[in-house]
Amino acid sequence: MQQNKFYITTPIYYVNDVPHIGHAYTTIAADVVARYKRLEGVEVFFLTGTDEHGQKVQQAANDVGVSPQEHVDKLHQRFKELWVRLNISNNDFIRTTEERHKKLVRDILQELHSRDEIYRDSYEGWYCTPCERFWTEKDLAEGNCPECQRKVDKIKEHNYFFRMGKYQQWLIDRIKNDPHFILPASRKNEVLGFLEKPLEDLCISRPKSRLAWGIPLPFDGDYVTYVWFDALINYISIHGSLDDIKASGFWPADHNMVGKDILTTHAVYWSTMLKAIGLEPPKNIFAHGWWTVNGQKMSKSLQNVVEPNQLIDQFGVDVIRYFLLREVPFGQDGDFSHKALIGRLNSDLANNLGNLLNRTVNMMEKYFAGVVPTPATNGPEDKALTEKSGEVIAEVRILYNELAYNKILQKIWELVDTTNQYIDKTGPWNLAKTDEGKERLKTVMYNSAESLRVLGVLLNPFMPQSTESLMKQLGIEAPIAEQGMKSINQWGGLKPGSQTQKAKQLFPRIEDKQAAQILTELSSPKEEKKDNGNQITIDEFMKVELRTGKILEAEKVKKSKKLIQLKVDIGTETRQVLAGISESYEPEDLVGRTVIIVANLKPAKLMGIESQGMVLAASNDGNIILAGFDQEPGQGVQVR
Ligand code: ME8
Repeated sequence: MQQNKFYITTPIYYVNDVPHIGHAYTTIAADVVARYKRLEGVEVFFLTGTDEHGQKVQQAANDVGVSPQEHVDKLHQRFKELWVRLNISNNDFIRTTEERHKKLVRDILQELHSRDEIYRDSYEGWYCTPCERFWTEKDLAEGNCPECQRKVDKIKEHNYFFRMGKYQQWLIDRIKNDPHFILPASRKNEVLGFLEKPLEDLCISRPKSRLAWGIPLPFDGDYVTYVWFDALINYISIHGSLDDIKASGFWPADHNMVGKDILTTHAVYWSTMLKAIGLEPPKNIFAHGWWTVNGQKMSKSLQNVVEPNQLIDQFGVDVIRYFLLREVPFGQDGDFSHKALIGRLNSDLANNLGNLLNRTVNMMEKYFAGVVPTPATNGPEDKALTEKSGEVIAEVRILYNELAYNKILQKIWELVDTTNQYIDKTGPWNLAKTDEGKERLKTVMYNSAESLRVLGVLLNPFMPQSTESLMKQLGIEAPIAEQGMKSINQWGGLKPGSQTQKAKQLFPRIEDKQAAQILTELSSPKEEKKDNGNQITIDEFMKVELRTGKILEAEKVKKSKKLIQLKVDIGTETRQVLAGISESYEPEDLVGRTVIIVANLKPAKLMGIESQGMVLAASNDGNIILAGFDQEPGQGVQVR
């Protein structure tokens, strides 16, 4: 029996990151399955969102002189906007700073604490601030954090712990007994390898004195929740209370889809948390592989981050969606190159699929004035084509269970190729020459168009925009979502008499000269500037009023580790400005210094104090250096 509810999630991405093709990859992959299931008539819930608490957010907000909440309210939009551009059909977008999420986190903490699943203990260990993780002595890599290689601090403090260790054997059995639970199989073995060592309890709190930006523990206000314990709960907080979740029919999730980097947190932390809460683990955690760019890890410092907005502008959204899922088997690592993308666009999309559509619609116009004819005959070639279509549909349905996107697309392309060959073999241009041939031509043209209709439905989850346009060209107005997979269960759904409509090519070929130009542009240093859809015009820049100012007074803001309150003379007036620089500067060293102020920034309150501007500074791994001048420019002078 067909399951009638389906729940799929992506990781919730760190709100600080600029979204790149890695984030787009997971989200597109989840979107394709969600769209496919909807076409099968299943009720789908597809969730994505942003992870908004923790040290890095607090630090970044401080650096720009705004509150963490203001910071995340602004930054999460970049993900939302990209998902709209990429035609992501998520049903909801969860942010961990929303009350609906925080409430469930608090309820779960309270419940686990009251059941002694969470306990207080003293702890001594090495702490990596950027990664927000504790390490034991033996975990360290030459004295540094084994994950980011940065320096760690020895910390001794009281904290709260979740009794994760006691679920070790249960988890091992669960993984071994359910081959579908963790996929691909190679990743499952990695998790089992990890579980060969004793599983320790999980520290789920951070003292507020060190990190304030988190969900306070309901049973001890001096602590906030560890960001991973908070974040993982997003997958269920969307459905309400624990009772609501059980009643929703959307738990356990069908797929928690993640990248391989965060498999352990999901397979181990998340599964044991759910066990303690009394919920089933997800039916499947799928950890896909990692994209590199020309063999290198994507990173801002290497200036090689592939920015999806730029790709969409250049190639169109469906080309990106197709390429990412066709190029690399889901689960394996892949290397991104613009050249490979252009290659796929030209061969698979322009030459094979695009050409099939063009020639079919052109011949339909030429021989039948664009009116789809009634098929008249049924020969062996026709039978072979319809059988191929049936076989492809059946196999695609099976391959979705394995999330084998590249195989699904390969299979669908078998139908593209078979249809092109069908046209070549039957030769409509010859059939049109004789009366007998013209009868046969009706069937050939009908079948070619019908095959394209089947392709339109099958490809819709991958290329939602182009397939709607393909359908319109065939004279079908109803959206594919309404037609569903059931519309291709039988051959012959295309109505004779439909009026085809010639339109511009779906996937124009990129000729060699143009390709060379695109590649040069994309690989030149300009890329970084064009990058992330963030360019501004000179007029926009000029809106920012930068002025020199002399610091008259400076004092630390009580209860804040970072903020210093300044009085700054900007020539025309004295401004009160808060700056997150106290870890790098003493107040007395600041008085008399000339700084650069953003003078037309809307005033904002930080810790109850109004800040009437912002001081410019460089921030390098938490080390703040104020921007200044090599000669004294005087107060209130414009900076450009
Ligand atoms: O880890 N190749 O968020 P994150 C493939 N907030 N996928 C990539 C990728 C790449 N180069 N780079 C990123 C977090 N991804 C946590 C998750 S969930 C409760 C909390 C994708 O912003 C991939 O899905 O670092 C990876 O797992 C995820 O982005 C990490 O996103």
